[in-house]
Amino acid sequence: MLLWLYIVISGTVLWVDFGTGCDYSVNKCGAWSDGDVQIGVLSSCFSKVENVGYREHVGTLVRMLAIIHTIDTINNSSFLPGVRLGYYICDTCSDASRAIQSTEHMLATNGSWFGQCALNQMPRVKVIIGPRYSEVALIVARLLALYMVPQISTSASAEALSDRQRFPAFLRTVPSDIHQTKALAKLMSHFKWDWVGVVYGDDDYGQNAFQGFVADAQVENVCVAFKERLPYNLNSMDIDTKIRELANKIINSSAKVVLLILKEELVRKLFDEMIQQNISRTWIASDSWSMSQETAQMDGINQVGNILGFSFITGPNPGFEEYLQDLSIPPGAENKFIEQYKQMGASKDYLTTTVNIRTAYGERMAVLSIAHALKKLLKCNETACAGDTNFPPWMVRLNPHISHIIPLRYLFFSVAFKF
Ligand SMILES: *[C@@H]1O[C@H](CO)[C@@H](O)[C@H](O)[C@H]1NC(C)=O
Ligand SMILES: *[C@@H]1O[C@H](CO)[C@@H](O)[C@H](O)[C@H]1NC(C)=O
Ligand SMILES: *[C@@H]1O[C@H](CO)[C@@H](O)[C@H](O)[C@H]1NC(C)=O
Ligand SMILES: *[C@@H]1O[C@H](CO)[C@@H](O)[C@H](O)[C@H]1NC(C)=O
Ligand SMILES: *[C@@H]1O[C@H](CO)[C@@H](O)[C@H](O)[C@H]1NC(C)=O
Ligand SMILES: CC(=O)N[C@H]1CO[C@H](CO)[C@@H](O)[C@@H]1O
Repeated sequence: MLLWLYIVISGTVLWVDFGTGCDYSVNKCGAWSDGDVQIGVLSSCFSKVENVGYREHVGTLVRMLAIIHTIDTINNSSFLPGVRLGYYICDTCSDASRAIQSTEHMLATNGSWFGQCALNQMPRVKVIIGPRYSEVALIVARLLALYMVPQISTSASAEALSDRQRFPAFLRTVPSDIHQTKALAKLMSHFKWDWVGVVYGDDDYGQNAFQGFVADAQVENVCVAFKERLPYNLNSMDIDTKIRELANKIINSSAKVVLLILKEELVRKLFDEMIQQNISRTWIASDSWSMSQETAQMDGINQVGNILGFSFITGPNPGFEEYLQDLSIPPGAENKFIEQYKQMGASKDYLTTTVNIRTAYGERMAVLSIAHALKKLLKCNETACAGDTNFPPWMVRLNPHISHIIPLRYLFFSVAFKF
């Protein structure tokens, strides 16, 4: 496997504070643009972090904007002549119930719920991109499987989602976790780290990845020195106590290598504690935070020790940087996320410097694969599309090999960089 070097450029982190960012009634579905074929997006733009109010998760904002930008680019080309792609983006706040509600809302036809043996109903939304977290993606995938509405997630990596019987309409642009946990165990064995601590989140993603890792670690003769589970819900009352207890456990343990299978917000909370106590370890990152620029840019991050992890291969997104530097809402479209972002008064290149924009490659791939499927379905040639855009969602046949587009690669990422 290739060894990629990713040098983290440190800088200051500008927290984005939206005050009432997760105001569901306003932002439930915060962006849309009309089109002949609508793409639904279940975003998780706002993630709640206790004590700090609401912080915008800029990485997710950028991923969402990558979807809009790719749709605009396709519209502004002759790829689907005469057919305009639209989008409908709902903020699920990483919450499964919200995600179901938003999905129902997207698939409602004529104001009424889609359901009732309605394989042939024709909602305007034909395909859904998202949600981000496996925990939520699993639930939405169950619902969409009923009606065979195609779904593509760009980050949900839970192994269970590979089951074609249970989730026939689900695809993703990232590989399943089974590859990741194997790679993590091999990495540890390679460096002869055979005594490691593991911290994981109390959700489907964390638990499955943890179990997978334990099995793979056994094969590689890597022993688990301690394991600790953190609550999935960031609003959990005792999260700070839990983090402090965890910090003590890490400090007291003889294991100098700790694998963190956590959401990036929790990783930052833990690192805050480590930085405060001036403790350094070797940290192994799961894909959920391995590319987190916000974490890499934390004040004092150089004190926590080396961080290594895996991430997914990324690629260029032509024109996206320019788009982010000059965000605008085209006539006829609505976008509360961009409006709120603009109210912040961030500098022109805030997004491009805060987020590694190549991480939004999966979003571009997801939209392109939808466009390819539509080109085929609508029988488009260079000048026209002969097909009718009023079709039931199950007719969209995405290429199942999309999941191989972005293979897993070694990404060596170290903040305290010494050679
Ligand atoms: C659309 O395409 C034209 C020609 O390729 C280009 O000049 C224009 O800037 C594009 N507009 C947008 C909104 O991308
Ligand atoms: C929507 O509802 C109206 C009135 O209830 C009905 O006339 C119309 O045919 C419905 N349209 C579709 C697409 O079902
Ligand atoms: C860690 O060690 C300290 C002092 O040795 C002790 O007070 C504390 O209870 C230990 N914490 C854990 C979580 O074992
Ligand atoms: C942190 O720990 C390192 C090494 O253990 C030590 O050199 C450094 O002085 C400590 N820094 C602070 C602020 O305590
Ligand atoms: C493209 O398709 C349209 C409608 O199906 C047809 O009228 C036209 O001749 C086709 N053009 C080319 C170049 O094949
Ligand atoms: C054909 C069409 O509707 N093209 C539009 C697609 O979206 C871009 C950006 O919003 C517009 O500039 C195009 O006019």
